Amino acid sequence: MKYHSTAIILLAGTIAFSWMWKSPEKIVWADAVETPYAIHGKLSVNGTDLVDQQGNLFQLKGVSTHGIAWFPQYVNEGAFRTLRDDWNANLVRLAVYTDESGGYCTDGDRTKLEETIDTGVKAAADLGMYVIIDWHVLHDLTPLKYEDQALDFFSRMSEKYQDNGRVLYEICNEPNGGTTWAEIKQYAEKVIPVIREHAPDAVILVGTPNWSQDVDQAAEDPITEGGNLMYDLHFYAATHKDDLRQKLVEAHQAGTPVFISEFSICDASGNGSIDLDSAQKWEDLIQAYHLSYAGWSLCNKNEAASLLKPDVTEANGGWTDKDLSETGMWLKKMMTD
Ligand code: IDC
Repeated sequence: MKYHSTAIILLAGTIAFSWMWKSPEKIVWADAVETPYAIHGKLSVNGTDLVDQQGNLFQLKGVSTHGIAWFPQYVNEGAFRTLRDDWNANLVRLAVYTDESGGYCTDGDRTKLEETIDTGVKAAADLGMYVIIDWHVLHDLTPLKYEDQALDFFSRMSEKYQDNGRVLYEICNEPNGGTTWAEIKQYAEKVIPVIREHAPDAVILVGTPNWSQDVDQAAEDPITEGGNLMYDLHFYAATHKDDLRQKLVEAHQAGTPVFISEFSICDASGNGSIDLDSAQKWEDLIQAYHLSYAGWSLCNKNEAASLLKPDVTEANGGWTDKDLSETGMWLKKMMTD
């Protein structure tokens, strides 16, 4: 009898051990501890606000990658961990350029781009961080140009990540070149239902005309179907000042949920000089309205918006303040203050 129970215990132990060994993600999943996602869970939109699963006001804050076709090396768990633990970030935005050389809809390697997205989503999930999959419309001017590809992309992404409550979908970064809000709406009203088939309540971000500045147009004529929608406002503090801040104020007062999914403190080229005075005014507004934001961009490219200094080649995190550019230091301070 004694031998029987010992054998049973040994057998049970062996089975449990081999299960743990084969499925480490089931037992060391970081959501089991106090990560942003473990605490706040699935997000939703309530009026102008992003709220957490308890219905409390919640602010996503973090960084955007540069184009993941060109800087895939920063999409890894070490980098994201440093952002979470040292910068107090709970968000990473994965920028998938659609046009341009290396873009998803031009000559880019789609398999590799989707693998990089997957690496980023998994790293964020392991760390209990939120992650935006950003369809980075820019030189294509209008999201209608690659609408078919967008429908296919978002259908597959939302199916793949349907059980992952940390994923937000940004369906067009910055329509420009005269693209109207009516055209963006037409596009959004096709893409949103496709995402909703698999992710009925994920937060979806919609770009606005004029490089995601004209939130006033979205405020006047919001998208009514789909729920949990927010509208992008992007700024570069040395270029965009009181006029754009006023648009934000008015859109907010009109009840429009605004998300700052990209910004920097230099000029709109991503380079040039930094305007600390304008940056401070933007920060004050962001904090006053509890807006969510992602700073452009996590890389060491030799331009003012890059968060790392050009000579810093480490891509797996562990950066100290001396590795950060002036923009990087500013953003880190904003997030940790
Ligand atoms: C810029 C990058 C730059 C890259 C360029 C490609 O910083 O290295 O060569 O894109 O076109 C945006 C865009 C964002 C831009 C950024 C700075 O969303 O893609 O990145 N910016 O110009 N909107 C306003 C500014």
